[in-house]
Amino acid sequence: MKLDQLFESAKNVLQGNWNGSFTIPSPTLYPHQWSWDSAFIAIGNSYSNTERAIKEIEFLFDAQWTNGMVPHIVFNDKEKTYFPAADFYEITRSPYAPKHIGTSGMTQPPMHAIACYYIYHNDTDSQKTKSKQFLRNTYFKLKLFHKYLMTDRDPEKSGLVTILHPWESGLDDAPVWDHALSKIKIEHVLKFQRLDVVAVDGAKNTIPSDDMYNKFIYMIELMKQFNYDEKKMYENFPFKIKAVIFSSILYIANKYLIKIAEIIEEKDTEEIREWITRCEKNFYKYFFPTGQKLEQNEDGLFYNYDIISKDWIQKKTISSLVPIYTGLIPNEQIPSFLKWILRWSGTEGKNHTAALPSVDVQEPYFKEFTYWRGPVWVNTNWMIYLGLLKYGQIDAAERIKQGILELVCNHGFREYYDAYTGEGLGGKSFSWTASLVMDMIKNTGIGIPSTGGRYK
Ligand code: 9WN
Repeated sequence: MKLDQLFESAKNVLQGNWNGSFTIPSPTLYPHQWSWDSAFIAIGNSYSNTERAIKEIEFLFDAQWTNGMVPHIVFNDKEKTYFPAADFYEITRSPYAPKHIGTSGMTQPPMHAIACYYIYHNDTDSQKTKSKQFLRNTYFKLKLFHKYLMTDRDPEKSGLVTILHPWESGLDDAPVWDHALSKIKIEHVLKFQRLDVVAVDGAKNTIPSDDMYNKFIYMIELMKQFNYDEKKMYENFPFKIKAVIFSSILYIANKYLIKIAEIIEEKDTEEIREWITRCEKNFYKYFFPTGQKLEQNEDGLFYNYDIISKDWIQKKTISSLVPIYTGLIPNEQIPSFLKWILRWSGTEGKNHTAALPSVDVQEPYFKEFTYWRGPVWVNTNWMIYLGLLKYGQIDAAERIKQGILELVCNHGFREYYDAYTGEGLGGKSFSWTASLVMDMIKNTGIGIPSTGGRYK
């Protein structure tokens, strides 16, 4: 398929998933608004429909909690095909929850400041009147969200974010959460019916296991018991992990927040710069197991850090590679990192394309079809693609891009893809897949994080 045709069909996916207020992630599985999906979606729409991209973000931030949290789901209460629904979350237990709309009680990675910059940058109106006003209206909401993450979710003042539920990572059933989840004992019988099984026509081996799903639901019950009180949850919650991808995205989003402040001539960015400095100071301390020598990097990968077991979660998943997107990796470490990326993209030739699976195919916990336990996802590949471009690794970046375009051309805009056969899995007409493909085709470089940082 020609690139301009592919761009048009991607645009049509976003058009088809627009419901007048926001863009649903997929018509087959996800009928509500998801937080980081909407940011990825606004990036695609910034190339073709500035107005809609603006509405997408405005609708989401209209549901922001007053403590700054941006909920991971904003519910369309007419839709009944997804569980858990708004009533299950009982957000009225929290004094900070919105009164006018149903939301979940947890958050997701802060891609939004990055998307807002795209909207401004791609606004074809030479005066950028609408997009500049949009930035003025949204800047303080974005800052309030980042402040929530840098306070309630980082009492250590490390500049890095703690998640309290695997759904907050966006990589729900990734093997990195297994050990921490195994420590959680479900104390009472859960009464609910899973609806995602129906949506994937019963293909249970492509979605999180029942055991894991029960833990997901039980942990929401626990959050409710704490009335979503962040302080009490931070002191007592049975799952607390400093998350690599979440923290990497916030580091970059803070940099884009500074860019936005410059555009709207907002002078006071001291606090944001402080968050950036903290992250630069602690990123390796928390995510790069001590004892690893840069040059001898038998491993040289990044790992999530479990605050409860005070240990790194040394499972080889895509989380270990996404930090290249931050620009915090010293140049001398890039060659060994590239070795991992080449190995990951299957130089053994078993992988269907050079796109990166969500788990190292050589690991025993790699699962060919199962959700974040092996299949290829476009958003994580897109972040690594931008990171490689940032380090001037054009060939490696191009390999991943061609791998993604090949999957989409041959298997459609799917939620994830079988790493070996390329078969499309999960949601159909998946919005962020379409959106990020539009950005890769346009190849504008807007998403390449700016330089500066500890090693640059
Ligand atoms: C739970 C919507 C979301 C994405 C997540 C993806 C999946 C939800 C689910 O779908 O999670 O939030 O029901 O499994 O893991 O990244 O935002 O596309």
